[in-house]
Amino acid sequence: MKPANVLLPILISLVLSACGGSSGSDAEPPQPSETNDSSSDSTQEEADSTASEETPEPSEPTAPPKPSEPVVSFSAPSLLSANNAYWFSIFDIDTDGASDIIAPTMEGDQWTGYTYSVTAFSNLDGHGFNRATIADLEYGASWISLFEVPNKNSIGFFIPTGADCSIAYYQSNETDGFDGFASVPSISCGNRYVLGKDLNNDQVIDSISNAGHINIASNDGEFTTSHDLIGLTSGAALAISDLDKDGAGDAVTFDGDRTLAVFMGIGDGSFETANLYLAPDNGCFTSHGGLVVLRDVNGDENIDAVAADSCNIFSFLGNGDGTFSEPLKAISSSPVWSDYEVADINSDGVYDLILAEANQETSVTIYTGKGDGTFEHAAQVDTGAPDAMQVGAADLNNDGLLDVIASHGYHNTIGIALQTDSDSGL
Ligand SMILES: [Ca+2]
Ligand SMILES: [Ca+2]
Ligand SMILES: [Ca+2]
Ligand SMILES: [Ca+2]
Repeated sequence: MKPANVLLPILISLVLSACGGSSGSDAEPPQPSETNDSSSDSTQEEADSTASEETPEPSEPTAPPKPSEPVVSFSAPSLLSANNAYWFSIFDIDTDGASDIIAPTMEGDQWTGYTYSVTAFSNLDGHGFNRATIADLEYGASWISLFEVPNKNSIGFFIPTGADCSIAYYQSNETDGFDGFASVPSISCGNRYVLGKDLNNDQVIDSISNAGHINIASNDGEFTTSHDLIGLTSGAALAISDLDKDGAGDAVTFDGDRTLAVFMGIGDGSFETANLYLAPDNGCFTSHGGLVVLRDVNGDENIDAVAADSCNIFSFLGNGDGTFSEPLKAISSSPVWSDYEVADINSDGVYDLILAEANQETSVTIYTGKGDGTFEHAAQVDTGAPDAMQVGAADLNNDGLLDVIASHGYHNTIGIALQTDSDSGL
């Protein structure tokens, strides 16, 4: 034991001098005394800590705001005629590899009455669109989202019917049309976002709505109300993604009261009681609901939530386990948005924000993502009309660049702005 005790200080000094030698530059002679090294290190640390103590609020140097230079550019808009088309879905409805635009439309007036239908604008590979009515609806639709029906070579969508608060399920038939396929019960009204997802992994599409009702479907098209979202206050908007990567979709709602509610999916169609996150009250004048989009905006492979109350957009960064950090203000301004999409519009690998504002002449704005959950103003996009209600992004002409689509329901048109390659000046 004693020899070891005697050897220990020598061993330590050998190790220390070896470390000192390896950290020094090769050209310099090794510093003989580790004592000098350590004292200079501690001096440096003291100097650092003294410096930070002397400046009580070492706020990061705020760079002066850069002038906003457009990093993306778009061609003059082309317009699709679509009566009262406020909402649309982008979906390859004819499975030819090109994205099509599908919108609920409304014809007529208050004297003759209204007829409601779903209109498809089939993309002719970037050379215009074919317009066709694909479904007749009993009631107007406030939203539409299409999905593939597993194992049936078919496409479906849900429409809240309005009258008895039930939800109609339409499925495509063999002749490119859609027929009413099933009626989905709903406990209360207020369904707007009705998503079709296979929630219990039996290869049959189930429905989940922002009113909090989950209807599990059997293979023969029978829907039963089997679960509710517990802890939902008022779900103004709903989105689903697998936040904790366990294979079960998780549901997120955000409402005009700035509450992000996170429901972790069990995998059998039911969800855990909500975890709630509150965004700060930044003083919206009015409340017109909320919106939530789930994307990985900071590139850490964890899904984040970009959520908005009436005049603020927040990024809640996800931790990958279903929890979220405190919200950041996603953009510095406080827009009166009507919709937004989060997509990588400038192809730099970072998600960007495409914002639609009502009551604006040129109403679509691109904010490029900075990779930390915040976005900065980059360009206005002319989609051919004011008052954009919904925006979307898809590569419509198959050139690798995302294009912008905006519905202008008050102006009976859907505007398309193709992105141009700003480098080549085309
Ligand atoms: Ca999950
Ligand atoms: Ca993330
Ligand atoms: Ca981007
Ligand atoms: Ca394109």
